Amino acid sequence: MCVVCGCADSGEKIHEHRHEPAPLPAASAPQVNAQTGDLHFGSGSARVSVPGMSQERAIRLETDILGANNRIARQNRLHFEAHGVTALNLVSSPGSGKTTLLCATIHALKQRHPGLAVSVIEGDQQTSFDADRIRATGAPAIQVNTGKGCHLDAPMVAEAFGRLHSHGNHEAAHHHGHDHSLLFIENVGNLVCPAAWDLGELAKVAILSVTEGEDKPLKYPDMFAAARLMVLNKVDLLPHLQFDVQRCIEFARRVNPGIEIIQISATTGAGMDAWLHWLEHAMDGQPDHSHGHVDSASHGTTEAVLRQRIAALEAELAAAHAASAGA
Ligand SMILES: Nc1nc2c(ncn2[C@@H]2O[C@H](COP(=O)(O)OP(=O)(O)OP(=O)(O)O)[C@@H](O)[C@H]2O)c(=O)[nH]1
Ligand SMILES: [Zn+2]
Ligand SMILES: [Zn+2]
Ligand SMILES: [Zn+2]
Repeated sequence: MCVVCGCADSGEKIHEHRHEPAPLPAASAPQVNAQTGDLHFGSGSARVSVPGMSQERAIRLETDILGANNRIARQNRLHFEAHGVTALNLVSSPGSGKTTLLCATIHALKQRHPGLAVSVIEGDQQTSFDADRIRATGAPAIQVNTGKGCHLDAPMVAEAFGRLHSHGNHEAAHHHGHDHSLLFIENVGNLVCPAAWDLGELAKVAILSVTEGEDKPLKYPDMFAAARLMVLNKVDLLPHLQFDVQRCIEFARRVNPGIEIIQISATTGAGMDAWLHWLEHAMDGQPDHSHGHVDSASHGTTEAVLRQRIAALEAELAAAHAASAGA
């Protein structure tokens, strides 16, 4: 969560002129593993430790900030709908291949759906390199630099979308059922914070490249829990790596039993058909497709998946109740 990164400015100034280190509020004390001495600073009700801030304050701050963001995200969602825009939020660590995949996708869609409008909002802390790469394909793109910010938020996307699309007549803009377009939002490379921020997208797509290691879904669970699809990229490099694909898939499913998984190489084009097929479903408004031909091994039996999902949600609900009771 982002209050940690300083991207959530509380407006409160913490008194800095101290002569001794201030004791941490009790709620932020870590959980200590008695055997190993390992420390867990995210075991409190806020699931995060912020120096000088109580768990209750951290929860309230995050709720306020995300609440304000989510209001704009809802407006974005309605706005995308009014324009027949399918918006996807691509999230990953830096360098997983998001822009490479987008460039390859734009080229492939030109062949497959010549009339389809595709545009891109590119989030990075600095530079317009990625937007330049997208514009070189002929697709319109707007770069959004966040400076010190570690994620895109809904107002940034609203501003960029306002500049990408013409907004003459919303009524006429859509409702014919045939003027759909795709909007890719490439988030800032960061496997943590973008998970919490709704931009108004139809779905988050997590890109994981095989060079990052198969344990990432377990180490950064929020991102894989928030994503509807995991694209496992750079599979062309598998012969050179020790990366267990099945283990990675199992880890992703442990965090998010319903997640779909597509293996791809953005540079060789392997797996591209499955990805394009998923995008076509997304444009039909049904990114969760259960007919099993994207990656049949990935679907499992629907009932088992649903049971796991229900169990996970019940556990989450119980934890939330416990947290609010303790707050
Ligand atoms: N071998 C291989 N390399 C890839 C593949 N996809 C991307 N790359 C390489 O990975 C590097 C990073 O790719 P980018 O597309 O810039 O990654 P990104 O996720 O957009 O990076 P940021 O926006 O900086 O987070 C580049 O050197 C790409 O050529 C792939 O499928 N296979
Ligand atoms: Zn952050
Ligand atoms: Zn990029
Ligand atoms: Zn509009």
